[in-house]
Amino acid sequence: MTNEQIQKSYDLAVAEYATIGVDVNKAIEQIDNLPISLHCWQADDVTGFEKTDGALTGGIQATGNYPGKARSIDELRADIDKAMELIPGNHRVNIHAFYGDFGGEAVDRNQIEPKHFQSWIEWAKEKNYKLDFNATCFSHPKSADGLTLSHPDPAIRAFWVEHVIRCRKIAEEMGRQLGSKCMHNIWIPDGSKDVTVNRLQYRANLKESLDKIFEYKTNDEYMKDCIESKVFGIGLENFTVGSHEFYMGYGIKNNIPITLDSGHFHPTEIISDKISSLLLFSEEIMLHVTRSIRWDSDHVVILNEELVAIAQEIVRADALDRVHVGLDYFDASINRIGAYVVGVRATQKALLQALLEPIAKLREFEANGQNFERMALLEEAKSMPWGAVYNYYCAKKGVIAGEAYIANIQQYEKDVTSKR
Ligand code: RNT
Ligand code: ZN
Repeated sequence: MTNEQIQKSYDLAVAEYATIGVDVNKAIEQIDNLPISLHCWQADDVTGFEKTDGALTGGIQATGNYPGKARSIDELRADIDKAMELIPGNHRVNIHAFYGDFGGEAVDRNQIEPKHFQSWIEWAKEKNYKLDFNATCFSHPKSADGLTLSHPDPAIRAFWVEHVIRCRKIAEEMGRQLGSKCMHNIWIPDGSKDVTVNRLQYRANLKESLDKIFEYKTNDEYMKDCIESKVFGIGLENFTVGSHEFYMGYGIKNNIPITLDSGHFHPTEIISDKISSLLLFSEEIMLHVTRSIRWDSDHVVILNEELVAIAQEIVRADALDRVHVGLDYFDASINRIGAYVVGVRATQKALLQALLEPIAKLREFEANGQNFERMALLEEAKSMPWGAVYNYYCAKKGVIAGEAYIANIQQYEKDVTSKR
C-alpha cells in the first residue's frame, strides 16, 4: 500500500463516517492516547531470567517450540523493541518479577530489590515505555505443591508474603522513576488437583496473607495493586483458592482493583459483560486480554467478537481512563514477535472500531424503542471503513500499515531470531 492509497482510503473513510455523525480525527486522537500493556513473557515462553532450570509451573503452559525464543534480557528487550516498532502509539511493558536483571547471581524471590529492575527502568526511559509489574508466585520450589500465599505452612506463606511486598516496592519505584503509575498484578496458582475438605481454611490463609501484604502502604500515584482470579489450572482442576468471588469480595472491601483475565472463566462466560458492573463498585479495572480455546490456553489475541465487545464496553462506559488494558498470552508455536504484533494490533483495531461507533445515534434509537434501527446501524458499523482509519493511523505514526509488516517480521527472523 502506498501512502497515497492510504490517504485516499482515509479521506473516503472520513467522509463516510461523517454521514453517521462520527468524528474520525477524534477517534484517532483517543486511540493514540491509549497505552496497551505488552506482557514481556510472550518473548520467552514465560521462562524468566533466574538462575534455575526455568520450568514453568503453576498450572499454566506454553506449548510449541518455534525456534528463536529470547534467551537473555538483551534478546528479550530487542524483541519487544522490534514489536513496538510495528505498533503505533506509546505503550507499556508488563514485567514479571523473575525477569529481574540478576547479573548471573542466584537471587531468591524473597531477596529481590528495585536494583534488580533498574536496567529495565533505564531501558524504558530510553525507549519511552512505561512499566507494569507482577509478583511471580510460580515456577519455584516453594510453589511446587501448587500452594503459595494460602499454604498451610506459615513459613511458606511468609516467604511469599515477603516476595509480594518486595514486588510492590519495586513497582512503586518503577512508577516513581517513570512518572506513570505502575499496575502491580498479583496472581497465584493456588489450588488442588482433587477434592479438598479445607476450602475455607485455604481461603482464610490467603486472606490473611493479603492483609499482611497490604499493610505496607504504597504511594497511589506510583503504583496500584490489582488481584487476579482464576477458575482452574492444569493439575489444579478441582479447587482454586483465589476464585472470582474471593477476589471480588476482597477487592471491593479493601478498595483494590480486580484483574479480569478473559481466559479465567468458564468457557462461555465472557468478561466484556463484567466491566459495566465492576465500574460501579471499583475505581479501576485491570484486564488481561487473552484468547482461550477450550481452556485457558493463552492463544494470541485476534480480532474476534469478544475482543470487540470488551472494547465497546470500555468505550461505551466512557472508562478509557479507568480500565487498564494488558495482554496475557504465550504461544510458543509461532514467530513470537509476530504474536506480539498481531495481538496488539487486534486490540487497537477493536478499540478503534469502538471509538468509531455512532453511539449518539444508537442511543437515540434505543431511547425511542427503535430496536430494528439500532440493530441495523450496529450491523452497518461493523463494515464501515475502520481498517482504512487504522492504516492511516499507522502511517501517521511512521509505522508500517497493513500486511506489509509480515515481511518486516520475516526479515527480523532471518537476521536475528533464526540465528539464536
Ligand atoms: C495465569 C494468569 C497470569 C499469568 C501471568 C504470567 O493463568 O493469567 O496472569 O498468565 O502472570
Ligand atoms: Zn492473566
